[in-house]
Amino acid sequence: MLHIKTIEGQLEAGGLKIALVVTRFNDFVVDKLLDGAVDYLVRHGAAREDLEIIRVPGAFELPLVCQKLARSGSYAGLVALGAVIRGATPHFEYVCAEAIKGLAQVALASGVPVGFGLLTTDNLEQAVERSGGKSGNKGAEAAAAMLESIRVLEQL
Ligand code: INI
Repeated sequence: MLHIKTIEGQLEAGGLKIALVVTRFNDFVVDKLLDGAVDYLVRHGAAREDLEIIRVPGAFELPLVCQKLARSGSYAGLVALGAVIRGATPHFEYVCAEAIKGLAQVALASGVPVGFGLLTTDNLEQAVERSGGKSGNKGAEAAAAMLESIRVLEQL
């Protein structure tokens, strides 16, 4: 807006060390999220040697592992990638809630941006749509949000 100081993050990933924390659960979908996130970061200037992939069993494990990575001080940002599909589990709500709450806590407590790339869908079809299908790639979107957050925080 005219005459109002505005702070915006540039989508430039050069020089940033980034950890991508990725579930093995539903890997046929999650690997597509990973492809989208890596592709986005590299196309925005990240060096492949500055990216690290850490595999965890499932969505429930994402917060604890992200917490250790965030506390290490070694990463400018993290991208958490996974998929919880309702049809596959009676405890869908619990797994989603703990993962979402935990990842938010990690970001707030550490000050390290965590891109939220955890799909929570009713069925497999919706998960496929969001991992490179007609609804885009939520892994790339999570990487973009993390990158923008890093660059905004640098200016505050
Ligand atoms: N983990 C997922 O990442 N996605 C799922 O859909 C899922 N389901 O369906 O249960 C899931 N469960 C495993 C959970 O995240 C833990 O890995 C497991 O309970 C061991 O702690």
